Parts: sequence; C-alpha cells; structure tokens
Amino acid sequence: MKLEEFLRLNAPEELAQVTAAIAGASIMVWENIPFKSGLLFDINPSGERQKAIDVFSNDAFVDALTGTEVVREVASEEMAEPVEAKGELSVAMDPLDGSSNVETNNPLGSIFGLYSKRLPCSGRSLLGALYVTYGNAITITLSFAKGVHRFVAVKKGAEMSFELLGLDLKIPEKPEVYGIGGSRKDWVQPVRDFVDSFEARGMRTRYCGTFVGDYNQVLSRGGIFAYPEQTGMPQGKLRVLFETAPVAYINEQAGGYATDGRRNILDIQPRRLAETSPAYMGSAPLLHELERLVSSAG
Ligand code: FDP
Repeated sequence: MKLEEFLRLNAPEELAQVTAAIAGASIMVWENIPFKSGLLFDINPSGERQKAIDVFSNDAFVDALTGTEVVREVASEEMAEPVEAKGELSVAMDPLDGSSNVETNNPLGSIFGLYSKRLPCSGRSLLGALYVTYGNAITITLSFAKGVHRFVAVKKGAEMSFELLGLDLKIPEKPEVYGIGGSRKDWVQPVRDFVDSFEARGMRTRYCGTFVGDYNQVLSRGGIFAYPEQTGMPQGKLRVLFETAPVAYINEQAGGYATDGRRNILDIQPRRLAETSPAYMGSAPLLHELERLVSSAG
C-alpha cells in the first residue's frame, strides 16, 4: 500500500496533508546530502555550527509545511523564532537530526511533532508524530494516535514513492540493545549502575550517534535509548519539543515507555522552544525499572 492511500484511509485530513508534504521534502533532502555537506559560517540558536545541509533541510521542510495551508506555525531546532502561517496545526521539527554524522555517512534523520496547541506546549497536545531515517533506505515511521506504522521509499523508473513496510509496530518487551549518549564518566550514579547491569541481562551496546537512528533499532529489537542527565549538564542535550516528545509519543503508541527519570516525557511542559531534558525511552518494563531507580535516588 502506498503512503497516500494509507493516509486517505487512516489519517485526519490535515495530518494527511502535512505527512504527504514531509514525505516529498524528505526525498529532496536526501538527494541533496552529498552536495550540501560543506560548513557554513553560521550558528544555530543552540550555539551549534550550521552546515549547508541543515539550512537546506530546514528551508525545504518549512516551505513544504507552510505550503499545505493547514499549518499555523513551524518551530525548528534551526530557527530562533517559529515561522507563522494560517492553518490550525503547530509543527515542531528537527529537520536534520544527527547532522554531525554527515561526513561519516552514519544514518541521519528528521523528526516532526504535530501539535494542536501553540508552541511551546506539552506532548499531551500531540495529534501525531513522525520521523524519517536516511539510512540504507529512507523510512518514515509515524503515528496518529492509532498505532505505529512504517513506510519505505521505493524508486520505480523515475518515480519515488513510499510503500508500507510494517503495520502496528510493537516494541519488544525483552530488551536486546542499548545506546546511551554523552560520556559515561559524567552520567549520574544510578544511570551508571543501571547500564552496568545490561550485559548480565544479555543486552548488547549499539550506538550510531543519531537519536532517531539509535531509537529506531530499539523500536525493532527492544531495549533502551538514552541521553541522560550528566554532571554539568543536568538537563541533558535533547530538545523536548523537537526531538524527545515526538519520539516518546511514537514509543508509547508502540507499547513502550519514555521518561526524563522522574516522569513521562509527554508530561513535560517546556517553557522555551529549545528546552532540553534528560531522556530515556524504550521497552516498558526496563524503562519503569530505570525510572524507579533514578527517581528514588533524589
Ligand atoms: P547531533 O548533535 O549530531 O545533531 O540532538 C542532536 C544529536 O546529534 C542526536 O541526534 C544524538 O543522539 C546526539 O546529539 C549525540 O550527542 P553526543 O555526540 O553527545 O553523543
């Protein structure tokens, strides 16, 4: 089944329009990766150097989203202020997740949260979320409150389309892999102790350094992705609106659990667009255990 048909049958009209626009722009972004990976002398609002492909992907998705006429605002990790438009939906996006991996050709991604309220707001206002992975194939993993579904880009002749790859994906409860960001020496003690128990549980480490690339394998194999609170970085690194809340939403729809160590990530009410929080997500039993350990440590 093609993405368009799935959307026609399963998604509210405005979410279908936004998803189709993102799908089209994601192909354009992927095609431009080899041509636009040189460094620009520019800095994004979080103080990171912007590369040409970051700017290109930001502009491509902003144009595609505002072109739908159902989007009210687009906030992006790459822009200090949201772009205003005339529709009803608020979109928060990380247009190119893991862009420090461009040169090494590790997987990259794009993340989108589709919110009913003005930004910033909590993940409880998400109507849907999706992420794109640019790995050995381009995939879109999405949820509109009724399960998690995945599509893969397929080229037939000159035409590129997204075909259904998996319906109603569920995260395995038995954990198999783990990927934890930051520096082990800086993780808080309960996280270090918990991670030390993983090998004895038969889990293996797998980490590529791109959030959605690392989370994506956890969704398939079971386990945990985390970017913990660290000494000197108590709020972690990942942004709630653009990154962790949309993926936490998908994770929950797949039967998993996502926490900042004390509460469900979807309950965080960010006060700023770029607010970060510690993030732990994956198989529900493992994540509830982690939350108990971290929260009882104070
Ligand atoms: P990047 O800086 O390359 O864009 O949020 C950004 C992110 O990548 C995530 O995709 C990734 O999980 C994390 O940062 C990696 O950070 P570390 O290099 O500190 O592990």
